[in-house]
Amino acid sequence: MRERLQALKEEATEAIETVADLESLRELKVKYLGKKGELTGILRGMGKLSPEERPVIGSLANDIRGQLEELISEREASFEEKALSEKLHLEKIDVTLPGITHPVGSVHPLNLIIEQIEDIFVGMGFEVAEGPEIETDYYNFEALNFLKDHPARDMQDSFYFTPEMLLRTHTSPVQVRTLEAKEGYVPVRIICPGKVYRRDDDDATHSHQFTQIEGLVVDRGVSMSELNGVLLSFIEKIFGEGTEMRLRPSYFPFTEPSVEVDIYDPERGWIEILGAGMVHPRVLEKAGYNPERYTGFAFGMGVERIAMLKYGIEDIRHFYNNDLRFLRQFRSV
Ligand code: 2NL
Repeated sequence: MRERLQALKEEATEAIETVADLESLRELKVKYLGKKGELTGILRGMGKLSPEERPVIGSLANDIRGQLEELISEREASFEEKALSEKLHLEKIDVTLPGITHPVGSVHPLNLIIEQIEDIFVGMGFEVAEGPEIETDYYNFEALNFLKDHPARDMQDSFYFTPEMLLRTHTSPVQVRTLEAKEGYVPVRIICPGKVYRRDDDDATHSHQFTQIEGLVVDRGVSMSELNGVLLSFIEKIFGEGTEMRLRPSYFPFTEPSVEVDIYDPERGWIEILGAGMVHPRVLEKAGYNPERYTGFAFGMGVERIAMLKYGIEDIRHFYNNDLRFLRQFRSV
């Protein structure tokens, strides 16, 4: 019995010392020291021992149990310590690492100007209207009193999908659509911002795609002097109080009379910034408004041009290249 206990001790000690992980260690504990374990098994046979031998073997077995238990808890502690230090290592946080920054964008200068212009006109009672960029010949030209052989209608000057469908060359078709939708009711006071397309070679001052804002007022008794007042208010708000404005006679198929509007810049003199005029009676009539009863004025401006003058931008292509060095300059505007 003594030899069996000694052999068990040696076998168990060897196994416990070389065990690879905590789980296997716990299995060994059950195997050697558990209720159905080997040590218990040996002790069950003690009944066959003489009364003199019994306490000696009993005490030896208890010593062995104690030693094995101690060895097991040492190993347990060392596995736990190892596991903890691995966990700590894995969860290590380097608080000196640079943080992850989430870059904050800024409003595009064109949208910035569109918002400013919209705010100014909304302050004067206008509503903002939008419409499709792909238009029919009717809304883009015919309803606006362009003659069949007008050069803008040429395939060379506009982007056509079919002879009837094209990319709009101005936002006027949105205004015609708004007039039609209002079915002869007044007042009409709208501005229409949006992208427009013309077949141009791109350079510092031309782009085949640009942004336009047009305005339209139709009511009883709308006059040229109201146009003058609305445009002067707008110009003073966007370019500063006291900015001088002048009107020059011009021509558009859809207005009569038509004017070109200039502002005075101390460094460059008179600069053209928009076109305007009294809505042509034929345009009112086609859209369902009796030109004997109602009159209207309209105007149109290139947003890029306004932004270029306001911020001193010398090349229209800056608006489309998305160079962050350009765009970031408008962060605080
Ligand atoms: C320019 C000139 C203009 C209009 C646009 C318009 C619209 C309707 C009726 C009459 Cl529905 N006119 N729009 C009027 C005058 C000038 O734009 O130089 N744009 C960049």
